[in-house]
Amino acid sequence: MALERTFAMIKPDACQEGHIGEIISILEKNGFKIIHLQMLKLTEKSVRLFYAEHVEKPFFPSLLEFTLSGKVVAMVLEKENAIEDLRKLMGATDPKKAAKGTIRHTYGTEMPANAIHGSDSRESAKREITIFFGEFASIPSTEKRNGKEY
Ligand code: IDP
Ligand code: MG
Repeated sequence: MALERTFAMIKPDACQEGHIGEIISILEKNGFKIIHLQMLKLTEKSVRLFYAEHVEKPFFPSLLEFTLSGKVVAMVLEKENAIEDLRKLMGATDPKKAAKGTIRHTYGTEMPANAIHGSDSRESAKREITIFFGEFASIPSTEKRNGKEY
């Protein structure tokens, strides 16, 4: 299986509660390499762009307020099967329904406060990585060229 990149974001609840280090440690212990990392405070405009698919949903006002409530840690992560594996490690969207041992079960409280975001598909990963880190950041660090690995 080829290396893959995904986008992850430690959300304001986990940042404020002092869980950044623990969550990054879980990611690293599960084989994810941190390729890019930035701590920042989002703006309303950036939240609307990032969560474009949810802007019309009834929960969007609470998601917007929550996402603006503090700093986030945005990351590009790399490993084989990164997108699917991160979603599994995060657990279900609702922390109350997330399986024991998942990041959202351990650090999330009540929606929208579920500690971490992870891209849900290749298309989303590319879009989200490009928003935060630019288009080149979504390309895995090794590639095959004329049958040779670079
Ligand atoms: P995901 O983060 O597991 O991909 P999405 O359905 O894409 O879940 O929703 C994006 C984020 O919006 C969730 O992570 C959560 O923070 C918030 N959210 C989703 N559904 C609800 C809801 O019913 N009430 C409040 N917040 C919600
Ligand atoms: Mg989603």
